[in-house]
Amino acid sequence: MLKVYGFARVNAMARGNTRDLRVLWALEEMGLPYELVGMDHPAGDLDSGAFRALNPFGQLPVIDDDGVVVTESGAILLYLARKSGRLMPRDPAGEAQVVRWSIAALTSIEVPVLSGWFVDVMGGEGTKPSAALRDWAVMRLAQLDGWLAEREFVATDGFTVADILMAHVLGAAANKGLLEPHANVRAYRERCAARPAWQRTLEAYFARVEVG
Ligand SMILES: N[C@@H](CCC(=O)N[C@@H](CS)C(=O)NCC(=O)O)C(=O)O
Repeated sequence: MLKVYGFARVNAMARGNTRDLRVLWALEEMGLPYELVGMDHPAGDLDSGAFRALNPFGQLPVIDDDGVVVTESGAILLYLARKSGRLMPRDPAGEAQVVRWSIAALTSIEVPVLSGWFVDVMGGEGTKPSAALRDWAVMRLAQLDGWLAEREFVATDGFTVADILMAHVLGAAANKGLLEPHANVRAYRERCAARPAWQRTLEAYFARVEVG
């Protein structure tokens, strides 16, 4: 039976807005059965070792589909859509549009919308927005560093598109000097960047693309 880890208790500000709602809504639309595992946020349920083994970022939602653990609301929805054949066309062109706009929602729209909120809530009076956002990135990179301690690649034993996305995003972090304290992240990024295909890609890019 599909298990959905969702909030059982959360602070008043978050209540009604949490991302487990995305999964619960999708399951409702798909008419799929599931078991809800309620998590008590103020009591520290998300900080337990058992939960962190499911999600190193200590966040909800998470699903466990008979041993297939998926975190990240976008990934969960795409997984469920693919598996059920619902809420996503089956042809590659239609699927591409769904993936495209899922990623747009979670990156192009969600990041700028929520960054301002995060600074207000976490930054505190008088804190420079850039300092609050930097602290946020530092926390996530430290958690990613732990995840990569005994892994060669981020998602599976082999290299996947997720490594391309992650390695490229980490390039931006490296440019800001954020990777210095994180040896596992740096080694991972170097591993990905050392791939001959990436080297060939970069080489062709620099040969082709001019400075404007
Ligand atoms: N990118 C993640 C973000 C997950 C996320 O931010 N979850 C929040 C609730 S909406 C959470 O678990 N917060 C608790 C915490 O960070 O301690 C996703 O889309 O699933």
